[in-house]
Amino acid sequence: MLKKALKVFSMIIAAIIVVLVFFACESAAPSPSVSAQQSGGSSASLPPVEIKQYNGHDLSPVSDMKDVSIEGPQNIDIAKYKLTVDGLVETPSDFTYDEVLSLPNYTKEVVLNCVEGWKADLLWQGVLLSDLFDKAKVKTDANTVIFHANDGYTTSLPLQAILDKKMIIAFKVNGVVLPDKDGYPFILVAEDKLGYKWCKWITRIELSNDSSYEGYWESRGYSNDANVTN
Ligand SMILES: Nc1nc2c(c(=O)[nH]1)N[C@H]1C(S)=C(S)[C@@H](COP(=O)(O)O)O[C@H]1N2
Ligand SMILES: [Mo]
Repeated sequence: MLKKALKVFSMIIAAIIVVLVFFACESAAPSPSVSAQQSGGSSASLPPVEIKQYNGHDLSPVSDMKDVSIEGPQNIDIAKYKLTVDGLVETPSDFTYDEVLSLPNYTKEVVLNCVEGWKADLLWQGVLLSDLFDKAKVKTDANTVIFHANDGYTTSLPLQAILDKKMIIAFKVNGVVLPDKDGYPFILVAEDKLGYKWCKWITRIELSNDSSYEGYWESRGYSNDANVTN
């Protein structure tokens, strides 16, 4: 009798252990991070984790980017968002966020230098402007690219500088989706150019032949070349 009760008891304990182990494994299984492709089925997103080192040295934290924008952080409704590429192109085009992200993407470490005296060494992930230009078929007389933003900000760069430097518009910084304050959905990674060329919250990329175009800060006295000199 006692033996039988002990047997039943130990079977119950064993069953409880099996159930506990099962749930422990379930919760320990890696869930896809926010950047992972959805592979069907349910998935939970983990809080974003910043990449802190690259090529053996420290990156700046994303929080080192001081928001110095003219109207403060923008909050873009991605369901309604369109990135327009127009002006001197054969095929003026609107891209959704997902259409832009479906282009080949590239990672680059580039330092952002603001004229106010701070800088941040960050890892950017984005798409090549030249891939967007190829889709819209840039006309041969275009020599300038004007970036327009959701807050009314504009800035421009020579088309050739963008092509030579293989510039990207980034949707991630240090491995995390670009925060609202830093330009979500896209910031221009204006390599070797001062911070005011790094257009955030880009809504429109206009191909132009106006090489003397002056954007928001440029028309208020800042150099149109904006080369970083250090
Ligand atoms: N749309 C928009 N982009 C902008 C600005 C702005 O006011 N509006 N400020 C520029 C300046 S002066 C700098 S230094 C960088 C700062 O970027 P951060 O806020 O991500 O650090 O954004 C640039 N891009
Ligand atoms: Mo700046």
